[in-house]
Formats: sequence, structure tokens, C-alpha cells
Amino acid sequence: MPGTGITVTRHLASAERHASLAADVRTGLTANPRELPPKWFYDATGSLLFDRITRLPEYYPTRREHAVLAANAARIAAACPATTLIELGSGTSEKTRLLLDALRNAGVLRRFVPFDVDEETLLRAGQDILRSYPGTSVHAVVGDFERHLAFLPGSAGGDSGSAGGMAGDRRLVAFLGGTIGNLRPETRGTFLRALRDQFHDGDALLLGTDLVKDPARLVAAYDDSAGVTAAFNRNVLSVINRELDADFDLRGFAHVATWDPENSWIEMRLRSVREQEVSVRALGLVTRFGADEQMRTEISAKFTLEGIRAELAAAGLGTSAQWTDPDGDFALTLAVPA
Ligand code: SAH
Ligand code: AVI
Repeated sequence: MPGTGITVTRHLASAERHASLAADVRTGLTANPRELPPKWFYDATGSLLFDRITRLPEYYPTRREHAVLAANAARIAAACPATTLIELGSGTSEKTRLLLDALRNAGVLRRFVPFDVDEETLLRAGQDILRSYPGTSVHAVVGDFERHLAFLPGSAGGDSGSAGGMAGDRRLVAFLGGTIGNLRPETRGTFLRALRDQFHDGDALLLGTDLVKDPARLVAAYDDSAGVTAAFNRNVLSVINRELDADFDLRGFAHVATWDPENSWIEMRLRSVREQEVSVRALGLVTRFGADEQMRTEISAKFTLEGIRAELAAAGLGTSAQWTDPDGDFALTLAVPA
């Protein structure tokens, strides 16, 4: 980005983004039952809606994770005195400032690498961080963490050896917010192994995960009384309308959030309130939704402390520390190559 002082790498420039969205929408709308991947919620409007969700009284995860970070950021920086902080699914990077402060206070921080699918929010956050942390370089990566992990700065496929590489680099990869819970269990395993494959000795993962709790609190967090989560859920239809020339009528789809105790996840769906036909002109696709037909748009898995350690271990990552907030609502786990 000329003039802004941040370096930007784009793995999802508009042509790639379009192709990836088109493939996901074709697969998802022709599947039975239908399903759309949650990464497509996040255009600029979706990220703004998510930001509003984080301030809702019912949505506790952001406040709880903030509390865990505030209490433990200095310990995290001492355990992993990273020169580079990479943040996957970084969004506004608001809570991340607690980690940046701790690494700066430890005198080690040299570079921040926010990584997100939503370019607009990513670049705004990157510029804000650059202003707040003079002397720290910011390298923003527009990408999909399910596809582009091999290109993390400092990895073999990333910038080492090129102008952006840094000698003696030690990396802390933060994956906050519970976003790992938006991946299906098998995809989580693939993701964690791919991340482990990028790690050198000294690198570490800081993973934020929401914990299992009273289903009534969980459902309320995903079905707030102000209807912000409902608008966030429907936003995926606006993204498809705009980017794939579709004609979803947003009023024709109702927000659904349910707790699935067998899978230990919240499931968000969109329910077609009537029989209706939808055209996705960029795909040459016309499809009919039956009255009350439901389409899954997100899972949000809830974990136990032991379950997190076991998933990390299966991917070759050993847990070096685990913290929760005083109420045991949300966990942060620090893990290193086993
Ligand atoms: N980490 C922030 C934001 C969480 S919202 C927090 O804790 O509050 C989830 C973020 O992940 C969004 O910014 C979204 O754009 C991003 N995201 C979702 N799926 C992604 C993917 N597959 N690759 C990269 N970023 C993704
Ligand atoms: C980003 N992710 C962890 C959020 C969650 O809680 O699963 C997305 C979200 N969906 C509905 N509300 C918030």
C-alpha cells in the first residue's frame, strides 16, 4: 500500500476471491443439506456487524478472552519472546494490542503480521497498529488460513531469504476469538498440522477457544435480542448477491441458532420462510428453496481444556500453558512443536 507504511501480500486478490467464493457457493447450494462456509460473512459490512456482536451483552467470548489476555499477556511474552507476532483471522486486532504491548515491553517486538480474508478491515487495523507502535513493521496478509498457511512470513514458502525475511526471527502465531471453532473437526486437524509444519524451534501458537457451558447462555450469545447476529448471518446472502450477481431476498430467510450437544457446537442456519427461487447469475445457477428449508452457515465449536490439549497433541503440538478467565468461560492455550 503506497504511502501507508504497511507491506501487503495478497493471496486473495479479487480474481482469486471471486473464484473461491464461486466454487464454495456452487458446492454449498447444490449440496443436500445446503451449507455455506462462514468465511464469506466477512466483507466490510460483515466485519462491522461482527464488531457490534462483540459488544452485545449476550456475547461474552470477546470480553472473557480480553480478561484472560490482560491477566496473562506478560507471561505469554516471557514464555515466547517473539520478534514477530502473526495473527490469523485478525479482524480489528483490538485485543491483540495486549500482546503487542507485552512483547514491546519485553523489548523484543519487531514485526506484526495480521492475516485475514477481509482486506478492508485488515488494512485499516494494520494502519492503526502501525501508528500506535512506531518502530514495529506491519506486514498485512490478505489470505485464507485454510489455504495459504504455507506462505506465512518466516516460513519456507513465505518471505525468508527474500527482502522481507528477518534474521533470528521468532514467531508467535495468535489465533484468537474462538475462530478455530468455526472449522469442522477434520478441518481443524488439517489446519493445526499445516501450522505445525510451518513452525521452527522457538515458534509458538496462542489459541483462543470458547468452552462448553450452559446451553441457554450459548444460544443467547448466538441469538441476541437486538438481532445483530441475525443481520450478520444474513450478510452472507448480501455478499453472494453483490459478488455473484444473485437475487437472494434477505427478508425471505430467518436466523436460526441451535446447540448441538452431540457435536458440542452451536449451529447457525438460515431458514427459508417460504418456497422461493434464487438465481446466482455469475454461476448460471437457479435453485429452489422449500418453505422451512434450512441452510447451515456456521458451526461454532465449544471445547474442554483436555479436548484442546488432545487436538493439539494429535497435530504434533505440546501444550506449555493454559489459562481461563475466573468463570471458566474461555481459554487461551500456548502450544509449541512437540
Ligand atoms: N480475531 C478477532 C476477529 C474474529 S472474527 C477477534 O478475536 O475478535 C473472525 C475473523 O476471521 C474475521 O476477521 C474474518 O474475516 C476472519 N476469517 C474467517 N475465516 C477466515 C479464513 N478462512 N481465512 C482468513 N481469515 C478468516
Ligand atoms: C469469529 N467466530 C469465532 C464467531 C463465533 O462466535 O463463532 C463468529 C460469530 N458467529 C456468530 N456470532 C459470532
